[in-house]
Amino acid sequence: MEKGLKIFSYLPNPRVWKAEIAAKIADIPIEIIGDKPSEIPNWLWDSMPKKISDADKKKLKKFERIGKRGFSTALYKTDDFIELIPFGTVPAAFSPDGKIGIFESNSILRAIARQDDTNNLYGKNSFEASRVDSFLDSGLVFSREHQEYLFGLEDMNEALYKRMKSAYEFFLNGIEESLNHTKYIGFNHLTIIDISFFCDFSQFLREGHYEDGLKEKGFPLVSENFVSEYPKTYNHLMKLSELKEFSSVSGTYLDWYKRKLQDSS
Ligand SMILES: N[C@@H](CCC(=O)N[C@@H](CS)C(=O)NCC(=O)O)C(=O)O
Repeated sequence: MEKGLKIFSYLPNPRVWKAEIAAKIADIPIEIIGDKPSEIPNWLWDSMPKKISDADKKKLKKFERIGKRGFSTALYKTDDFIELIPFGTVPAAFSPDGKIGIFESNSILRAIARQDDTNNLYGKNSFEASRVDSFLDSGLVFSREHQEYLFGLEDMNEALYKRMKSAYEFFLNGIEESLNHTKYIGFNHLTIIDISFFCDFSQFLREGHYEDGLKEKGFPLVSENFVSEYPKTYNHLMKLSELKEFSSVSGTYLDWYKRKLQDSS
């Protein structure tokens, strides 16, 4: 079977980094196709994605669908795209022959790890793989909560904030506890748990860009005391951010956060 994966998404997107980092570690070829979020309505969402003009859009009217999660404008998703990616989300990945659709960034990440025979990114046996899945499932619950929270940052309310705070505490307590026992999350070697955690948590930290607006409404940052309350998790995040396979993909995304911590210390 041919190795590799094609991924379509808006870019940059920490959810896409997951597969990118794993592909770097495992040396699996991946093709990433996409554009900045504001341009993604001008793309045909398909296993062969392409940029479309206003004239194309008139011809493609039958594929017009209003965004449901994160996008509120018209998006052009082909029937083939919806057959392969039934929830209609990006990142959307496709097997090299374009016949199999893979969605949910953690599953796209797993699709890379399953093609790796040397790095044990998905654990060393089926039980370890299931333990990896346990962490990835918990991570998805956290990231779904933070997705809604980030969508609501400009108009925060008590209920949304409380949900986020409780999801954050529950998730980070588990990660911190696990780091009391092992060098990486859940294991003594790097797995896709660390990759998924790094990407999702970096995205969640974007709440920091809205600190002033949140404060005005009486909400401190959920991650305000991250460093003192979850020191092992914080150190782990920083350690991962320095690995070349991570830093070469995430670029300067976390630099503002590191600067903010320096300024406040
Ligand atoms: N949990 C999913 C989240 C994917 C998701 O919700 N993507 C949104 C953009 S943030 C999307 O594609 N929305 C399409 C729409 O609005 O129709 C993952 O990790 O891949």
